[in-house]
Amino acid sequence: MASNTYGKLFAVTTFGESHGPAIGCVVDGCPPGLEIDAADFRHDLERRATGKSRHTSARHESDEVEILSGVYEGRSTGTPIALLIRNTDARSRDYAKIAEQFRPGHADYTYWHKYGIRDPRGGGRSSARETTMRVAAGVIARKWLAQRHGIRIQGFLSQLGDIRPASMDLSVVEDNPFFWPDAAQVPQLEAYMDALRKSGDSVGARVDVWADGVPPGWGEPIYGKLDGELAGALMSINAVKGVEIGVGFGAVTQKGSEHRDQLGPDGFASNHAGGILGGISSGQRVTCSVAFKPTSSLRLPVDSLDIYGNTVEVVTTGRHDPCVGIRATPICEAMVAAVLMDQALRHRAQCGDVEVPAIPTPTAIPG
Ligand code: EPS
Repeated sequence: MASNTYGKLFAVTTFGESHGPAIGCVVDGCPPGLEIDAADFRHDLERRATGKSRHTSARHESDEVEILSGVYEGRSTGTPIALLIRNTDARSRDYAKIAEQFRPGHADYTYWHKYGIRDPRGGGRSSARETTMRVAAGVIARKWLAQRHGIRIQGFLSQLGDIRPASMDLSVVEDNPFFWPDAAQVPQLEAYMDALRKSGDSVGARVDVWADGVPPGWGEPIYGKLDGELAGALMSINAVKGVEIGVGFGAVTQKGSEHRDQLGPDGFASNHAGGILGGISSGQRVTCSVAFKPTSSLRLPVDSLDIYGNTVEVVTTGRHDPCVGIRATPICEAMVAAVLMDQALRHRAQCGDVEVPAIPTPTAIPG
C-alpha cells in the first residue's frame, strides 16, 4: 500500500515533488471552528525555509500557502483542509548529469529499485522540499493543541557534528540560524559550517524536541503507543537515522534503581522516561531526540553506478544543504504536533468519558 498519509483521526496526506509545479497537503479530521488564516503558516515555514542563511541551500522559495478548502470565513469547517504551495525556484538543469546515476547514500537507488521510474529533478518526492507541507500541517496541530490544551512544543539543535551545547537557554534558540541553545557558541558554529561548506562535505546533526503541557493518558497501547507513534513519525522525515525518547539508548547502561522516575506529591523526581510510560503520556515533559545523517548530495567525487550498471564518478552540483539538520527543528516540532493532535483526538474518542478518581497529578519536572 502507498503511504503518503500520517495519522488516524488527524490525518495528513502530503503530495508533490521538489521540481513539480507545486507541493501540497490535505489535512483531514481537524475539529471545526479553529481559526485558520494563510498568514498563520508564514512563521514556521520561514523557520524551515532554505536561503535564510549562508549555511543552508540557496534555493529561494516564497512558500506562500494557498488554502483551497476546509476553511470558511477564517475558521475550519471540519472538512478536509487542502493547502497548496507553488514551486517557484526549481533549477532542474542541475540534475541533468546525475539523472541516470545513483548518488551514494541517497534514495535514488532504492526509489529506482522499488518503482522502476523516478523523478530525478531535485530528488523528486524524496527531497527535503516535501517537509514544507509537514510544517504547514503542523501549524494547524500546534494551534489546536495550544488553544485546547495549553501545549507548547519547542525544538532545538542539540548537536552539530561533534559540537554539543555548552549550556541550555531556550530563549536564544530563535535568535540564531542554527536553533542553538547557547548564544556564545554561535560564532564557533558559523566557523565550523563555513569550513565545511568550503570543503564540499556535509555533516550530521541531532535535534531535540520537548512538548510541555501534554496531559496524562495520551497514547494507545499496544500498537499505537505514544512513543511508537513519535518514533515512526520522526523517522519518516528525510535523512533521519535515529530517534530516542527520554534517555533513549542511554537506558542501556542505567540500573533500574537509577532509571525509574521516583513519584511524590510534588511530582516526578526525574524524567528518564521522556514523559511516556507504557506508551501513555505521564503528564511530564515529552522529550524526543532525532539523529540526522549528513546530506548525500556532495560536489566531492565518489564512485557509483548508473541505471545501466556502468561504473561512474558522481559529482553533485546545485544548491544543497551541508547540514540538513540545521533547518530540521521546525520539521521535528511539526511531526510531534501531528502525533499529539492525532493522539488527543483518539484519546477523546475512546476515553473521553473516563473519570479517574482524584489523585494528585505530578507536574512536569524538566530533565
Ligand atoms: C534538496 C535539494 C535542494 C534544496 C531542497 C532539498 O533543492 P533542489 O531540489 O532544487 O536541488 O534546496 O530543499 C528545498 C527546496 C526545501 O524547500 O526544503 C534535497 O536534495 O533534498
